[in-house]
Amino acid sequence: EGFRYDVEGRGNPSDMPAFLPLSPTLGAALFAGTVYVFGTLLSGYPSSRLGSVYPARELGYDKIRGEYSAPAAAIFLVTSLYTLVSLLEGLDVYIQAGIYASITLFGLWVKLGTPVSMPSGPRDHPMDRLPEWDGKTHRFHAGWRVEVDQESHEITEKEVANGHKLTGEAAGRQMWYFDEKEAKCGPEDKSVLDFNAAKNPNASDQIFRDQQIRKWKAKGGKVPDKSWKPATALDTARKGMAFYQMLQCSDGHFAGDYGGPHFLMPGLITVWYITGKDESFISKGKREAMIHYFRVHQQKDGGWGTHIESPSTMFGTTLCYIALRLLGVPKDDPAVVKGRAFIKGQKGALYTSSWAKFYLCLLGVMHWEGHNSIPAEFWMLPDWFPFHPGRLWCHCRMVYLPMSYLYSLRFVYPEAETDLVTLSLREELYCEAYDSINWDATRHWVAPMDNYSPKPWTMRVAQDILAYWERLGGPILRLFRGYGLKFAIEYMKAEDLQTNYVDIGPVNKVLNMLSSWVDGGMDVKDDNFQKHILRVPDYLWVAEDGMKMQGYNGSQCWDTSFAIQAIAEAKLADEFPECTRKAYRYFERTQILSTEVSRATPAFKYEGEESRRRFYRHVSEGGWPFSTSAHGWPISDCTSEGLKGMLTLRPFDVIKKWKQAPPMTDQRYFNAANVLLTLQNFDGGFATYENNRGYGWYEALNPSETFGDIMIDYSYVECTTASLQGLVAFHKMFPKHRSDEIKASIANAKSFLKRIQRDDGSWYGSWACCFTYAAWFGIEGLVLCGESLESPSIRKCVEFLKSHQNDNGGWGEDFRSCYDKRYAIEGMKAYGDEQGSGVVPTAWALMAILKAKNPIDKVCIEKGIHYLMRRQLDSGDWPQEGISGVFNRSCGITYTAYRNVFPIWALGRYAREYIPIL
Ligand code: LAN
Repeated sequence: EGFRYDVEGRGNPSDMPAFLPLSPTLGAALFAGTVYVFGTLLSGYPSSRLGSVYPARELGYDKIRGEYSAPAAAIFLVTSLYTLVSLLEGLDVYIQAGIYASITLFGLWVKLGTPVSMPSGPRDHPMDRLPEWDGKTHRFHAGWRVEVDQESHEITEKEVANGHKLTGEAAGRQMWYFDEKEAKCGPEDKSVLDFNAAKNPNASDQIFRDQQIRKWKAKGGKVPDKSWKPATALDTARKGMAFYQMLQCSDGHFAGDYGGPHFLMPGLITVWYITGKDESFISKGKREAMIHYFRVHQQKDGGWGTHIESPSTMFGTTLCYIALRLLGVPKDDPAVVKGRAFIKGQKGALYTSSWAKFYLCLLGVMHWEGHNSIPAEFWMLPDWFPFHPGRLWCHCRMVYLPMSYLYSLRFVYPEAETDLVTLSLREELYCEAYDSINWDATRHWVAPMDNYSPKPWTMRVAQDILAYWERLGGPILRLFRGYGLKFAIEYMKAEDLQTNYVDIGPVNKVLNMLSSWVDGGMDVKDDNFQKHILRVPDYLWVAEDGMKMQGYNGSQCWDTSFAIQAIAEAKLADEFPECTRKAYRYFERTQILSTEVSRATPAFKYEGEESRRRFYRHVSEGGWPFSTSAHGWPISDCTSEGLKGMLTLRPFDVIKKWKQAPPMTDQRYFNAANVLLTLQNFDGGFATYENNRGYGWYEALNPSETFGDIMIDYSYVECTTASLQGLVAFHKMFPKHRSDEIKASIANAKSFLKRIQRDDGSWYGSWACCFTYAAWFGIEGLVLCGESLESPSIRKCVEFLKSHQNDNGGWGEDFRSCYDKRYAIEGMKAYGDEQGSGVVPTAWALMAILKAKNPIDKVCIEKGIHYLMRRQLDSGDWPQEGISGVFNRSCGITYTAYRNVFPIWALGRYAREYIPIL
């Protein structure tokens, strides 16, 4: 046969090139270099792209961006190509060509194909049930008051009286407490305490608003004249703002109800119950207010939804049901009887979804054998492992962290065997006798109404293998589990300290709390547990539907930023000087780890490189949060919103001429830009809190059943546009700082925005309902990236919106758009107007079309603007309609500020930016 080299006449075997056609030393060095770079890229991934505030380079590795510098990347590329060519040299030309072609195609597919972040849809099985209530009006009692900032710290410290002090910035903290005086005088108009879910399950936050207005009046503030009927768009915005400014809190933030999900408060109540029903944890008054909440939201069929607008689900119902029982509502109470009938009608609690099962297991009213494994030893996998939990979306990761701890300990409420309520629940929740249940056989059971993301067979198999591991792991399991548990508790403590015990969200808050109690020897007096108690009020809100647990510790920074941008675009900033100054101060205090107070907390210590690597935390310093500085998790778009808020205000006279303006160094702006730059993904888009660290196939391992697309931090149209806006605003103010990177970032983002646009011109909205919201971001983003206003991408989206406008000029999709991934054309019929329009989606659609600045859209725009004008209430407020926010595809969340801020903004944009081009 001989060598091909002979045949081709290229010499005889003795001159055949060595394995690498180089000198052995150079070849070996290059090979080692490639392996090193490639290896680090792969293995360090979850912990390497964490950014850094302090410029640092190490062997060509840029720690700020978490990437190799351009020369290092070029060397890497050349070396790998060279190595590849040498390796392929001996092969048949056709094979060589095939390999090169496949590599090229793969590259093109990655760069130009559908990004992994493209949400699928429309879904095959749209939601086919509607929620229904019995139509009764419930009146809540007066007496709850909200306090913010330092005063809120004082009240909590006095109420809880455990000697511990709250840490971190007080700005933005909101807490509700019961006040005898308020109970006696209360609101003048008692109807603000009324709630009727059949009319609208969304409370309109009347208690809070009423109090703010009373405070405003008491300080001599002017209330908009009810008889004034503004005749122009600008005056409507002005009146809207005159109303809205009354709601601003003393520390400058805009507050509001951030409730919606029904599955959160039951978690808190369960933990309160297990840890000994401490009065300072949930007082009697709060418990009653919570019971009120559950009662008014119960539906006709006896169940509760996953959130306020959802038809009943087993997830919502089992949790609200046990919550009522733990709060002391007896078994034969009519609401409980009805709730039980619903659960039994769905074949019992064995069919509720996994997150509800988790609480049942903790309480000892379900056996851990009936729960799929969440092994703590997963944390011990090496970082390079393709499915390391450090790569999960932070919310998913931070929830499964305490879950892994509690599951791995098989923790059960110690009194479960003797407690009369838990013993009774074992009978109430199931259709069969508790002791006769074969738990292991029920691990995968879930009612279809809960099963938004059915687990594929792969996940079932994985879970079945884990079930064997649980049973047969023996000493090996115990060894690794021991390390896993130790790491889990260390990680939770880090999270607690980094967030001043607020924690990233309401689910890990309560589970971390329980874990700290377990770790502290099941002692309520344990320091960590006591510090946790101080932060429980941060999550509670009171509205006319009672006391609820919010989806976050509020939406303070987010709402304040929108308020400021709306005022600025309507050019009203100088008309509302007090309001703008207060907001500026709020942003200043809220920038993460950037003020003296925030740097004095233990969180600052955790910002060090080593701990961030250990706990998979992206750089935080300089970012802005969604809520408060004390919460401390930066988010891409919230960083940008905070930055924009400050930069928008800087040029106004009210700020420029303000002698006591809080100091902002340039470095603080640089840090914010730094956070944003580090957060751009390889696909050009921006995710929420971190870079995307995993892969699309993780979704096949989503164990939650009820939620969709939660496994990794995808890039979103919303986060991408918002982040870009911050970078562009920054670039205008500081044109010399990292300008090349910013320009490159804009170009990359533009291509991402186009790739994620759907064929019909729309974008899918992941964080609010839905296509109108996303259209606003989509068009705004493209325009910002310099896309021509006539471009097909922009026009297609405008046409998409126009085709969904109702005759009365409004737009009105609702939560179902997000759930079904299909425009819910009659969305707002239930809670908006009779044609299905609503003010918030109308404002978003208008914001999008107005940004496309085209005279040909005039008729459509004016119809929309008149709609918003018509719908303004005499007070200057707008009505509360359907739920605006959403997360994880299947759960709605309230943003009461939206009904004010977006109409004001759209009207202002029309008056100031559109009329002039006509
Ligand atoms: C939020 C609230 C803010 C929201 C925006 C900034 C608006 C968005 O643009 C990015 C995503 C983000 C940060 C977001 C993510 C999911 C959150 C944190 C929430 C909707 C608030 C509540 C929700 C959280 C997951 C709820 C807790 C429930 C679990 C399933 C863990």
